[in-house]
Amino acid sequence: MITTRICEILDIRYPVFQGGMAWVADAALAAAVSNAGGLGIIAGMNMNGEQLRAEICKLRSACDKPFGVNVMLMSPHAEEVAQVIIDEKVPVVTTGAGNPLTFMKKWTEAGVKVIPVVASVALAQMVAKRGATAVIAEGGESGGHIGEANTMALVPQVADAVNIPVIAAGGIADGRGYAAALMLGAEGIQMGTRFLVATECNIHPAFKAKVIKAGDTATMVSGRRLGHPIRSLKTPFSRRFAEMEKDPAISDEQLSSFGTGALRRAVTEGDDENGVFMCGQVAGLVKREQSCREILEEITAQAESVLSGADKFILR
Ligand code: TUI
Repeated sequence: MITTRICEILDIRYPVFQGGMAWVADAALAAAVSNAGGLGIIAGMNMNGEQLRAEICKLRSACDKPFGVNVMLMSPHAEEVAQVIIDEKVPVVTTGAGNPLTFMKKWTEAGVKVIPVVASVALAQMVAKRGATAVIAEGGESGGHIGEANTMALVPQVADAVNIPVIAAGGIADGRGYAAALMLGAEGIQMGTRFLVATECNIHPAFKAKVIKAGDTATMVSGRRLGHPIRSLKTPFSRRFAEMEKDPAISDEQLSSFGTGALRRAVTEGDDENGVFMCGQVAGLVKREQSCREILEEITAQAESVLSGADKFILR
């Protein structure tokens, strides 16, 4: 059994979060993870306030365990979604793709535990000072929108800089990554890509098949020109996007409108000519569809096994 401060603070069995993946992380996936003892997280990104309220209601009808909602701070609905989180007394909020300070006071005063995704030491320190319960230090191995630093470098630096628990994210899909994250000073992990292929994850079967087939070099980063680099599977669409990005004859507006709706098309239609399949570098480690419970049990057993065996490296 692996347990850390975050298990006690959030009242969860495993210190394992499921990433709040836009268009992917719905009530069914979050309920399955929370029911299995992790922290399930609903993505607030692709919803307005009313849609989020309905999703929270659906989760509560399937699960009475703690759960979270992710607020993607670049979303046009961020303000509305932030208020629904308070009205619905959501236990935990995670934030991504920006600085959550504008919302932190009202969330913490309402008793919501705030756990921002940070891509730098500076933001980790800032949110810790403003009452964050923990931080998720997410490295550039992750799928979707990424920062500059990678997990191996970022996690120990954030762990040294704050006293609140650090959750490691980016590049973790099995018990070895889980154990390594704990050794870097993290007190929990967040996984996205591994949960993409969970039985309870309702993405298009072609998306799951692509993740399962993917190898170590299957992902690429595009979108730097628009100020939000995105890691996704190499597909005809993502290669075309990257080419357009290099072409000075194409305006930022044209590029941006080419990308609009592409994540939804990947998730709901599995269409690799027109969709962007956001996915982490660990896709090559993800080999089969399993239930969320099996995933949590398997990574825990593997982490315990490698941690117990670590003594073999020490000459006494
Ligand atoms: O947010 C994510 N991953 C995402 S969001 C997303 S939806 C999207 N769609 C189109 C374009 C852009 C996004 C897909 N994947 N992960 C959390 C994350 N947050 N990664 C990096 C950051 C981050 C970066 C900079 C957090 C804070 C930050 O600080 C900025 C500041 O102002 O200090």
